[in-house]
Amino acid sequence: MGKHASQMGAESPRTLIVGLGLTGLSCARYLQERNVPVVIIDSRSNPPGLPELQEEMFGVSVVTGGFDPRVFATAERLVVSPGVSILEPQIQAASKRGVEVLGDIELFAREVAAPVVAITGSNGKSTVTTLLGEMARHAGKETAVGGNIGLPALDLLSSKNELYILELSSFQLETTYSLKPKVAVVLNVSADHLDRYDGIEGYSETKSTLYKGAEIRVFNQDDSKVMAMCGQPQAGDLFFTLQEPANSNVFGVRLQEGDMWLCQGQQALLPASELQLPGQHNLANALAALAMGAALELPMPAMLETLCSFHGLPHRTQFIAELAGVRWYNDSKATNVGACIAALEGMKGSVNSMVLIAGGESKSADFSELAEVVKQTVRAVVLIGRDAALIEEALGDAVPVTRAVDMDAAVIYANELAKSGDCVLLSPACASFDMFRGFEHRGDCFIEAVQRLMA
Ligand code: UMA
Ligand code: ADP
Repeated sequence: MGKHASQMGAESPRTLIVGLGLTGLSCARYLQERNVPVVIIDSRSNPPGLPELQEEMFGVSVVTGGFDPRVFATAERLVVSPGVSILEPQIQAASKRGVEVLGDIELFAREVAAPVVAITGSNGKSTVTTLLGEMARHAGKETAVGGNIGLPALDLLSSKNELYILELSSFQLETTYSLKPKVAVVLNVSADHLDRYDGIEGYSETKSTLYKGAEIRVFNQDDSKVMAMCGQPQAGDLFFTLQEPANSNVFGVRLQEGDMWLCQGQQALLPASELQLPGQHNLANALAALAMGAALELPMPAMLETLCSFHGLPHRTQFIAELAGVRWYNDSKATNVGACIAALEGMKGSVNSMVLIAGGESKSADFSELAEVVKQTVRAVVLIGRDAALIEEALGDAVPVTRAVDMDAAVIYANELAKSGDCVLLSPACASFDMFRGFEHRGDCFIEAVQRLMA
């Protein structure tokens, strides 16, 4: 573990934690335990971490309701939460004064003693992070799983852990400099968070920093933006693809006597039909997890057993029910266009056609690519949410579009539009905060509406 607490406190710079959500709270906990004096600031008047902070810690000063420049002026170091942009004027000004700006993952990287697996990408992060975590635990390794998935990395630190598996967002990577992952993967890159980035290039560049300093790099051969991050090949690089794998460094699929098999190079590992996860996109997630597990030298039988029993996470192409030959799927976690496209393409092979329920807060996304896929895979679209008009305009006359005022109405319309052999897929391609507390709440409302339909 790191330095002795009193020693660290004595030499540590005056630290301002920016943001008091899950991350800010974990940073405050971590620094207080090491006797580092902290001040916390949050632009919200009632930040969500405040009650817990007051319960757990005594005498920490918290400034809320705005970013007061006087508070920033006294700081020698800023620990910035991922929900706050580093382009925030007070942070930029401090940085220009030479103040160190870092995030929770940087603090974690400086402290951690066991190997770290780092997983980023636009979509599939939580699924792959959880799946690999289950594989490692099934193989008998004391494994901590967290990061952007919802458990702050600093809260995981313990000398008992033999392995850390972290889901990392581009926001976290912006303030991380010295992480040296044992294994790193950027699963895929498609447009997201364009309200925080100038364009997909800046967003993609931030994701690519994950490979810097990584011991074993895993690449998605089917994603040109990820492959562009490869640069000079490195010994030990591994790959995954939904094509036939060329050699044993590649995990892919191959048709064998009429069945699709997951393979490592020439070696057949498991028939794809054994996977519980629906859709082609999840086949890619399974192959990514296998490649990373192989990099960690996890035993193959344990990994394959986990693949056969892992049902996936709620709200990710989650099967809900079948009614009159129509299968209903909740993919509420599809908060960007790329995720929705992957879900539509992933599911199309197993159904006649689909009714898509989409819409919400668009995060400045471009929906023209979605229109192309919708035309090929979908019977009808039902739109909800603030930016429904924007999506309707992009879809043009690709397929019939119906607008619904809420989730209940959307489910009723979808039920009328779907035919036996179809599926209804809630895959919004948007954030949920215009109508719901978050993607979980949106998915739960969908499930309840479907259950009412069945009653
Ligand atoms: N905020 C303010 N003022 C502040 C601080 C925050 O208005 O001073 C607002 C921002 O609009 C922000 C929200 O509060 O969107 C939450 O920000 P936060 O930094 O306090 O968030 P945490 O509670 O610390 O949660 C963060 C991640 N959230 C974000 O990156 C927005 C969580 O990922 C993550 O699980 C958690 O740290 C633990 O690591 C969530 C997420 O939506 C699931 N991530 C994005 C994604 O997956 O697309 C990146
Ligand atoms: P993340 O943590 O990156 O948001 P999740 O595993 O929670 O990823 O999946 C979110 C959504 O992304 C799913 O609901 C699905 O629509 C889509 N998705 C999952 N895996 C992939 C993949 N490999 N490629 C593209 N989209 C995917």
